[in-house]
Amino acid sequence: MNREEALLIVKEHLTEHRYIHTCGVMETAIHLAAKYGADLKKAEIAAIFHDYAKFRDKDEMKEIILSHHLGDELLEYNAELWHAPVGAYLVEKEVGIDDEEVLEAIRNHTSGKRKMTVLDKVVYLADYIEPNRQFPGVEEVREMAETSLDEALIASLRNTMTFLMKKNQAIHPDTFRFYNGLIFDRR
Ligand code: DGI
Ligand code: FE
Ligand code: FE
Ligand code: FE
Repeated sequence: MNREEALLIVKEHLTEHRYIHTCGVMETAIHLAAKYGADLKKAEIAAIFHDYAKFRDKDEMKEIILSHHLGDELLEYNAELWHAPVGAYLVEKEVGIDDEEVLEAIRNHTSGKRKMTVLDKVVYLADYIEPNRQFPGVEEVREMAETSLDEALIASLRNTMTFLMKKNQAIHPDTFRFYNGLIFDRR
């Protein structure tokens, strides 16, 4: 599937704002993939489809998570997390994408997990720093992304976890595992 076909498919499932975000993630993911050695084509496709399920009905997502065992504990946590594993499931089922590395990058793009591949990390970080994102601290992470993938991820996770804690929200254990793993792997 080429870029134009993929964008045409995903556009139907997104708002205008989310489509613009998706294009930003696509450009940024390709840039990071080239810089850090991930497959450019896989980064492009994973980025295009990463928010495919963002606007699905919550009950539909809940039903998919339960019936396909996408991680039942997920339902206890913020519903913001659900569109990532549900997206991976639906992109395979509805769009026919069967590349496990691409699906895995979509699956992990919100919570993260312990062992993230370079492709997973590239999509995760691109989602955070794409040019249309504006929140406190993002510029610093953008700059770090030019020199170290892992250091930029540590900074983005620090921001996200602090943001969630300030709102008295739970943090998914996979987010802690991702963060802890990056700290352990630091040389
Ligand atoms: O779908 P996007 O808005 O592009 O971005 P995303 O899929 O990375 O979702 C990020 C949102 O999820 C962000 O506002 C924080 C929220 N969130 C809620 N619980 C958690 C969480 N993010 C992480 N990493 N871990 C959580 O436990
Ligand atoms: Fe998302
Ligand atoms: Fe994200
Ligand atoms: Fe996104």
